[in-house]
Amino acid sequence: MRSTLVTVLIVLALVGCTGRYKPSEAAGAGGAGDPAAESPAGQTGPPADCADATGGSPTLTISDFAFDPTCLRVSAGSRLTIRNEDASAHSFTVSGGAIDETLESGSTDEIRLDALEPGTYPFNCRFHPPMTGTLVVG
Ligand SMILES: [Cu+2]
Repeated sequence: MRSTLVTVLIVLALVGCTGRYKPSEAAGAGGAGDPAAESPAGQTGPPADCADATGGSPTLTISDFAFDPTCLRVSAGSRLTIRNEDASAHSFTVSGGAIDETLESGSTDEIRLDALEPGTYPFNCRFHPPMTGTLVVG
C-alpha cells in the first residue's frame, strides 16, 4: 500500500518535469481549474510586472505555445484582440468559464470583456494547460 503511493508520487514528479507541451495528453484534461488553487492564499494580486493596456487597445499574441504578454491589465468593458500566430489552434479560457474562445491557427479574434467585473483572472489554453497568463480588469 505504502509502496504504491510512493510509486504514484514518483510518476507524478516525472510527469511534472517532462510533461510540458504535450497536446495529446492535454486534450483530455478539460475544464478550467479552480481559481483558488492557482493562487496561494494571501497572494491574490496580479504580478508586479503586468503589461498595462488600460490606456489603449489591449492585444494578446499567442506564439510558440505561449501568451505574450503573460499578464495584461485592461480597462473594464474593453475589447481584447488576440492573435494566434501558431500553426496550432489555441484557446483563451478564463478560469471559471466566463470566457472560452477558440482561436484557429493564424486567426485573430476580438473578445468583449463586458462580462468580467474588475478583478484578477487567471487564464489558460484549454488544449495546452501549461499555457497560462493573468488578465487584470479595472
Ligand atoms: Cu494552446
